[in-house]
Amino acid sequence: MNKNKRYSIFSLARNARGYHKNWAEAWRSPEPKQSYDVIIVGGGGHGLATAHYLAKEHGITNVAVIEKGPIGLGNTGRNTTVIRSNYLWDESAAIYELSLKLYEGLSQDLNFNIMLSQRGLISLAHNQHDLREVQRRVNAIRLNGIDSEMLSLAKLKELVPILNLSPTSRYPVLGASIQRRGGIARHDAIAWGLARSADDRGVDILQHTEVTGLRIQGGLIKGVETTRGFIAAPKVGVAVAGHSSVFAEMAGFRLPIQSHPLQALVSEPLKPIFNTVLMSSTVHVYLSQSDRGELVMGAGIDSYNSYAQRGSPMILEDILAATCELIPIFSRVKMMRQWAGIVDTCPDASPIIGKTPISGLFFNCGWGTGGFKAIPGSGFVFAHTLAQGEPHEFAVPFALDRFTTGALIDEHGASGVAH
Ligand code: FAD
Ligand code: PYC
Repeated sequence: MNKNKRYSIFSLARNARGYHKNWAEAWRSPEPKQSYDVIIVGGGGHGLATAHYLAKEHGITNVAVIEKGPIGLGNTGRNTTVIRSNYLWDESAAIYELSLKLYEGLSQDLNFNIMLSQRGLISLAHNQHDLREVQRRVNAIRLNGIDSEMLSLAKLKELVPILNLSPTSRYPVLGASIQRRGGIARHDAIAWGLARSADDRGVDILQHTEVTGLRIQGGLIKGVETTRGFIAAPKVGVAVAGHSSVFAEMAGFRLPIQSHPLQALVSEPLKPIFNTVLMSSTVHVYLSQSDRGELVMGAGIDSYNSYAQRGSPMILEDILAATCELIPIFSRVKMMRQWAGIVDTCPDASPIIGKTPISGLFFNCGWGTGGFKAIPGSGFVFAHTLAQGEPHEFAVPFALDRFTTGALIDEHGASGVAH
């Protein structure tokens, strides 16, 4: 046997301890250039998708993605991976459905398995008001050509036999809707696949490089100050989620954004028992079972502002109480770990995409508790916005000026996660 191909127990152990010496890197670790055509701040899904589409759709490859840590370890690697496009308003439907369609082809596009599992997303109704609201949303969603349907209790029982449908429970389930194309995907695979694709096309991914300031002269962006020195660019796109207000302050304006912890937790692995994504905004929990068998659970934000990636025990208690109420057999399952990310919430629960008061400086933020599903769509429209210097048509309604014109896009009800 070729000596180099022989994998001894010792080499496996060495690799398991993190040496990985002879493995090809999926993306380079280049030295920063002095200048780029476009700098993207933030190596989460949104920043990486923007770089991917800048290179792929617009041929703009002299691009740096600047990330203060390793890529994908912000909210992109901390979220519960729910993907869907069942939003109420036309403006949201356009961008979230674009995103879902891009997700449906993303494994092929990136040649990287993102493990998209379109197992259906069910939203429960627990009272007459819920039922009317769910029905109204199904109608609105279908009018936009997006799949959505009501589920009878019998159908619900068939799809989720372990769901508590007792009429005597505290908040009895009266009905539900389903988006069958909704589901989950593997979050870190999305960051890695996008990074590899952008890097292949020539984008520099600068990890462990913190942006500490924005250089602005005469109202124009000139570049960014970083822990590895000044890097020049005529266009800078900021996609830093929970740190968006910090960057707005650097640029001298304010954003209507609040940063909050959002928690999630996973259980010990179980055999496959639960093959859908379930959401209840009344008892307030959402849950799915990952391909590793863990139950993945979450609910609303912690109510206080914070930049620390941790939350308080009360939310966890609520999540678990709601889980046991909906699926009593889960009361015997042990929880394995818990974490939080910092989400950037807007007053209307919709994102901000586009220009800022500084020429050449663009922001993509405010995705709050729901931006994982938006990664490819947001990257696609933000890449267009950066390439053209003008917002993509789907980004126009999400401009910052809606907070002065009053043309808000209120998607609180669609989020399924209170904030
Ligand atoms: P991030 O992934 O946070 O990336 C921003 C990056 O900017 C970070 O990597 C950060 O290190 C970097 N950065 C910050 N400051 C600097 C600096 N000074 N210099 C350089 N880099 C900097 N959405 C859904 O659609 N479905 C869900 O099921 C879902 N569940 C969620 C569950 C939890 C617990 C959380 C926290 C979020 C959830 N979300 C969900 C929301 C979703 O995760 C986010 O909206 C999305 O990941 C945001 O992606 P991003 O690329 O904008 O941000
Ligand atoms: O936006 O669908 C969503 C979501 C689920 C969990 C957190 N956000």
